[in-house]
Amino acid sequence: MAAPNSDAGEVCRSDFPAGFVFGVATSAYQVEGATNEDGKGDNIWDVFTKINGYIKDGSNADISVDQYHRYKEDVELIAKLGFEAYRFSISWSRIFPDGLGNKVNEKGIAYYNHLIDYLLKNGIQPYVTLYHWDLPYNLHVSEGGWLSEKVVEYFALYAEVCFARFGDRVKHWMTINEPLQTAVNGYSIGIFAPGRRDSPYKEPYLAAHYQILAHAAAVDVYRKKFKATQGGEIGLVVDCEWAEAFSDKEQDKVSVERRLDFQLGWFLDPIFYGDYPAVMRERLGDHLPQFTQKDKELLQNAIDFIGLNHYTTKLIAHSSDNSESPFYEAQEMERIVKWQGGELIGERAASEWLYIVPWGLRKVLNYIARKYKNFPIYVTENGMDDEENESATLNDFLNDEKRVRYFKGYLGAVAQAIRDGVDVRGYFAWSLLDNFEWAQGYTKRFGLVYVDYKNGLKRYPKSSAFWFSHFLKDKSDNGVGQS
Ligand code: PNW
Repeated sequence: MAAPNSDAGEVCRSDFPAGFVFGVATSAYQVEGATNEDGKGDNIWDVFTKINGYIKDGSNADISVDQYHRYKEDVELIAKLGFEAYRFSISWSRIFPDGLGNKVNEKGIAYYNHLIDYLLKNGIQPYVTLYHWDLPYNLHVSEGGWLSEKVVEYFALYAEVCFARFGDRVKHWMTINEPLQTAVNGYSIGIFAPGRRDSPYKEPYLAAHYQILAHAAAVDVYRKKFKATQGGEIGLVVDCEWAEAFSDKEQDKVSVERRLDFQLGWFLDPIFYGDYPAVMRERLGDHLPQFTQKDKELLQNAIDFIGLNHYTTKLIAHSSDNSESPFYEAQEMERIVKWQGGELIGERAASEWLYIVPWGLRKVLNYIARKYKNFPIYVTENGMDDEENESATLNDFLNDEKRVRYFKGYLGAVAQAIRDGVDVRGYFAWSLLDNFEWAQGYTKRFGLVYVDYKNGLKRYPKSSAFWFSHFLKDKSDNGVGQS
């Protein structure tokens, strides 16, 4: 099978409809630093990073790129580059240090108030994620974290405080970032906090279950208490690699469907259709929790938009002996990066999982539109990384032509999906800055802006940042935003 034609021509701003929003994204633990300041409690990553062997370069995010103290500089940078929106996350343990919702930490509230106010002052809309993987550590150890149904209530309590204190200015909320990665990497493979792997057939499905219910509980609070007065919208952020059939064989095509159900259907089907995909029930049996009638009522249509994080595409073939992990075993498929002829599916970025395949984004957007009622979608993350390299010069990093090609290709794919009729409302590049890349520490650089970790964390926009800036400011034949 040949690679689908990906030639989109040169993408420009006028390929996107009026009101389409362009932003950059980060998450609290990855950029803030100040992990021990102003009353913040520990979260599971604060603890996990200190355990030997989990983080590739032995690092942590105690300082990271110090956005906590440099948010003004970063906001000014976003504005200067011409982005209209900033997707960031709130650190739960800054608001409730022990996660239990006993006492609001006012200093944590103050930080996000300052950040939000400064964004708005600079003409940038805040798009706020409530949970990007940094569960309060105490909630994990004392209550069982994502494995306990109590977490649903604690999350709703935390969400309520955020809506009450920030919702006069925040109109776009995202509850949980990539519940799939938390479930699989945190509770099955164990490479992400909290590093659990002893019950890989059971725990990931429990952790997913309570994340889904926590999402629904937060949406319920928003709709009942805040939506009428604040008028915002609230979504869930899922991640999905596109799955392309390795061959025309029926078995491979069926394994593609299964793969997509195990990534997207797992989280979206309960909300749109009231239960997990049938194929998951069939393969996981009792390991997959049941939704009660009350859960189902709460879940029904508990979403205003779908946030999609998308980076790459894999070829999928049927395989009954995938021993990679129990999670993949249940899916009876393997992920392949070369076509049958031996050609790579796309150029590789630094991360071993990240191949550059722009047409995959067009396909996944079309798939979501078809399967989920042509619901509004925001691409909430998309980007690629370079390998940290001590012998490379600053200029080597700043001339990131590969990243420019990546963005041109993927933005072209979004524009095509919009022409196909998909309701895409916005696009966020990952990431504003090089930052703490989870288990990879600082060995991978995803930023549009380079951060010099050795010299005062100075920021240097890369070519891709300038490319974006040019792209965003070019409204020549757009009609949008012209005076
Ligand atoms: C995202 N995959 O996670 C996260 O939301 C970010 O915090 C992170 O920095 C970024 O991707 C880059 O890794 C993903 O393998 C990581 O398909 C890996 C995958 C998907 C999402």
